[in-house]
Amino acid sequence: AETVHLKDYAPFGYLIDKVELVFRLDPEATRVTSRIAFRPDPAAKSRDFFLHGEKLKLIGARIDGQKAAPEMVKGGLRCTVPDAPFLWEAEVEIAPAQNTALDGLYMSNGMYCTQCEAEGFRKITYYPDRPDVMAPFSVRIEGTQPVLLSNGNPGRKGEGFAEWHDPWKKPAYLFALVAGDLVCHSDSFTTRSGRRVALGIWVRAGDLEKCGFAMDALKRAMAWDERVYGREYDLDVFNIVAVDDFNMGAMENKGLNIFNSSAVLASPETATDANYERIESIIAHEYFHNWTGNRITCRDWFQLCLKEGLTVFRDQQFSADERSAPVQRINDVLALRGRQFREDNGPLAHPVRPESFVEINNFYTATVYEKGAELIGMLRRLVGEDGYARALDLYFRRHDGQACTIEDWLKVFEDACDRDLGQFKLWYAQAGTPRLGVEEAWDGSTFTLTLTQKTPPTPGQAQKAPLVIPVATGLLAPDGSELVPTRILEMTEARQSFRFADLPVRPVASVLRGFSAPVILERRADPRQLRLLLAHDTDPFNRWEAGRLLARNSLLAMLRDGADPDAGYFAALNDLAGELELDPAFRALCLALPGQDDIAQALHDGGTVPDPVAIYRARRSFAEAMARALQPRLAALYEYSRPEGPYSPDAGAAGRRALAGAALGLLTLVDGGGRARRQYAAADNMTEQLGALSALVSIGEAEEELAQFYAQWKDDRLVLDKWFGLQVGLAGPETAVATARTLSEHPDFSWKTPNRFRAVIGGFAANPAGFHDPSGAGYGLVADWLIRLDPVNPQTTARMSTAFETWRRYDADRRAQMREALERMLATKGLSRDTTEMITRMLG
Ligand code: BAL
Ligand code: ZN
Repeated sequence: AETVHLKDYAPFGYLIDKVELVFRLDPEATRVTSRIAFRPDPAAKSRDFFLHGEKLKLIGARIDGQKAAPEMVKGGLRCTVPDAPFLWEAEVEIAPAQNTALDGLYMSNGMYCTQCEAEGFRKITYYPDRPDVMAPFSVRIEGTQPVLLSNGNPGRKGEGFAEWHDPWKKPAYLFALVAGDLVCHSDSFTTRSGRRVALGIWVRAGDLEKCGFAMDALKRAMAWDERVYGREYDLDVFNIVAVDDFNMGAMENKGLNIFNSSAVLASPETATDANYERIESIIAHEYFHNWTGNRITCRDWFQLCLKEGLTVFRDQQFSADERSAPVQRINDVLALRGRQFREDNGPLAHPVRPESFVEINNFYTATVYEKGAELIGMLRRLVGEDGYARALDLYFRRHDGQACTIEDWLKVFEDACDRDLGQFKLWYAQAGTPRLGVEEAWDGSTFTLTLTQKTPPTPGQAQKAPLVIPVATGLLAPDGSELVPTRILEMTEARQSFRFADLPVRPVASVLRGFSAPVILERRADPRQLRLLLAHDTDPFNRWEAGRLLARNSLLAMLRDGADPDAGYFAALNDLAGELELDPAFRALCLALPGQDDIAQALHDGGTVPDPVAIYRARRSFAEAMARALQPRLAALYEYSRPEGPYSPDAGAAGRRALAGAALGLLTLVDGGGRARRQYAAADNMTEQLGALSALVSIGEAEEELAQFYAQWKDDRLVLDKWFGLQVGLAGPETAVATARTLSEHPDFSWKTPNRFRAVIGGFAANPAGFHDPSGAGYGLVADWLIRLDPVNPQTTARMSTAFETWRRYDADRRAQMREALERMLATKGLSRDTTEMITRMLG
């Protein structure tokens, strides 16, 4: 397969004034006719008229009404065209019912839908399928379905047809079409300039009652983008469609977002607080793309972080404003460390702006998205809130309607803030997670912090240059009062000292407050200082972080030296958990243990080979010790935190349930499961039902409840995903492989549906104690299923193959077994380009 390089970018030779598409829908033989008005681009050198096209049957093509004779080439066609404006017309036939890859035009439960990002439009018709070719689209859909939708504003509509016109020029990846028997949850939003926008969420009839929250989130997102970024919506309608078969969370097609139903549908009985939160953030994310992604798009796919990093940053800001900012920050960092650090410290490490790819779908990664968002956060910290606002205003003014690069993005900051960002740009080019070292010195009145930075080598990048790192730092006095409030130490060199003079006492430093840069802080932790920070830091992130470090260090000591769990930590945590004025959601986060993979990575970083089964056991005995040490506190939290009255998904109520749930999870480890069983029986919402069930599954005492749950929910696919996922995800080392095997033979394991496959196979692969079973059976099971899924759905297969990305961390036996599984997959005849690229890089 061919590698595409950023350095080879060249603009297309033609501009498009207008695209007209007609779809005659048929599951096996949909006809698509296109009329495209091209003209030579005076600014471009190339006159290579190459149109992408894959899996298309060309019926005929004409240029200015004359039959054309295109040359069919790999990946598309070429044609001789006039050196003047011309009309290209083509008719193709496609078979949506045969499209199991869910890329292009496909069918889900009898409904037609599309996914065109990144390169799916070329499976719909011949077209310059690249984001820098933008055009206004008019679409006519002919079909018997009651609902026919496309991008833009509605046009004429009649028996068996509907027309749509999108006045905003867009790249083909934002094209969308939906046709099906759908019902609409309608509402409206009036923009700040007084335009009324019709809002619609389109779902299957049985799901109509589950759209209210998504609609509410949409309206809040629209208002927020006006208020915070000055961005108004720009069409008469905004539609969202829920589909069950979808490779991603959702897609920001212009005026017609298509969503995985798991990211839209919610009711108190079927969705957890975490589901509500995810829906709110994805709805906002896709909506925010209307400006950051659609009005201003990417020049090429190497610039993916231009829209994704920024839009993730914006959705995180939104969630922080709508909910609790500290809790949001902690959750964002947990996700970053869990997925992006893992990626950045393994064979799949790549820069936020990659320089080459084989299959672009493999680069919708945590690095592009989550680290991309961290870079925006750092920029904002470096230039300040006002500078950031000026830069963004300039970005929208200067680049509206364009397809842009990271250079364009940084230039608006340089121009608006009068600052050279040459060194900052390295963050986009250099892969790997920097290690930040901290040395402290005290001379009786001056405290000196010496910071060092070092980024380990990553594939293809042996040498790393120093980065600009904003290190937010504050100083506490030994009595816990704040001596020096947060200031940004701007690090630009490999080693740099920062002085704090005229201090009355030797301070305790709170470094990297708010997690001000995506780095790994390497600092010898003095437990007394950490306990002080846990009790008193004014920065909530670092307060939480201090507790996390104490827990982690104690777990590492248990694993490395057979130490007992840290009783001092439990005492400090007990005090914090009882601080009534402290946000319950924050306290719930403080009660959570570091994840198994987190501990494996920490052991590996410290030069110890991790044993996932030992980690599982140590973590369990740590949790049991914690439950015993905090028992009275936990019992009180469980009793008194739960909100009264009917279920509401708001952040306050969710936080109280989270705290009660954390207490229940711990108490269940030592109380025989009585509380959880009672909660399960009484629960009137999914958060509490599933929380109780999880607690019981964790102690292996859930047989009856699992059967009851299945009987209650077997007809609700989203809830059934939870039933599957919970069992494979929480099973202990003795039962995990057998559980996964049994469930993968369950009649409801409809493995071609990505959500179900992710729940069962993905859920199991994310259970380290099962996946890393010493027999190698866990690796074998996942590899077998990936081999089976690959020809059906390469994108989902390739993504899930990352379960193996940490293979080099483990002992010789496990390494050999994982390598064997990877090689077996790679040797599969006809393995997709997607999965081949991923495995090749992992073995690399
Ligand atoms: N653009 C792909 C889905 C998303 O990031 O919103
Ligand atoms: Zn996005």
